[in-house]
Amino acid sequence: ISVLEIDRIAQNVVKSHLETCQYTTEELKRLAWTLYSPEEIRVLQSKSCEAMWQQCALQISNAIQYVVEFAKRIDGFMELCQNDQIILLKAGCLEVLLIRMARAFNPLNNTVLFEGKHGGGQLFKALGCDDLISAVFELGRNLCRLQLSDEEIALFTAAVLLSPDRPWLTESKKVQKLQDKIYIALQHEIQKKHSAEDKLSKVAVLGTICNLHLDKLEFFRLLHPETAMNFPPLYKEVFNSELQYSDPRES
Ligand code: 4D8
Repeated sequence: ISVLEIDRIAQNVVKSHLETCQYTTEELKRLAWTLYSPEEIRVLQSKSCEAMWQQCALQISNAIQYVVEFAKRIDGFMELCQNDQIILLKAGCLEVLLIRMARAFNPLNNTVLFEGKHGGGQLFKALGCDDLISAVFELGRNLCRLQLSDEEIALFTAAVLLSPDRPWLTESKKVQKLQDKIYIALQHEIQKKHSAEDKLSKVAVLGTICNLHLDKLEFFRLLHPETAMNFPPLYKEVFNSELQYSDPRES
């Protein structure tokens, strides 16, 4: 594999990321200190658990649509069989979302961008998922400490998306080849700054958080089946535990 090809891959992935990340780094910098007022926080906190879940599910599915668009623009992704495209998106989109969160996280005051303003973990109190929220915020802090550039986030999320070890892939060799090239491009990019192992070790915790989210959802669905039924279609398609054929690219 030539330096030229690595460069072409990096360029495609970075371009796809920048075109699909909804906020520019400049916009996010400006928003980093746009905080919820104590009054607004109180209002969010006093929402019902169902209403807050609904609101979060909506935000997540909105963000997932951008991740789906990102995947589609990565060279080679659309050439995978449809089955594998769906498997990779279903398995990887929340992980990508959580890495993308680094851009929308302010480590100086421990806040995340949610519906246009920054708020701390207490914003999500009504969800009743304190352990999930503190894990997500800890990840936010850890990711921010790495000071990932947009180039690194682009390649990192592409590599996570193109994980050849997702269950039920039919052409995992093809996925492996794509991921290998992206990892080479990522290492190339990282060499300019930090050590590679440091950054890549953060991947392990992603799986834990995603499983915690699924556990919470399953529990919530038992308590409030009507609310869960009315979650956005994309959210349901991606996270439904029922075995079914659905295609998150079409929502
Ligand atoms: O670019 O799309 O605007 C988090 C959600 C980020 C969850 C979103 C969220 C993001 C996880 C809402 C609820 C991360 C950005 C905004 C919405 C990812 C928490 C905060 C996107 C990056 C920041 C900024 C609650 C966007 C973790 C968990 C949800 C449950 C349903 C239990």
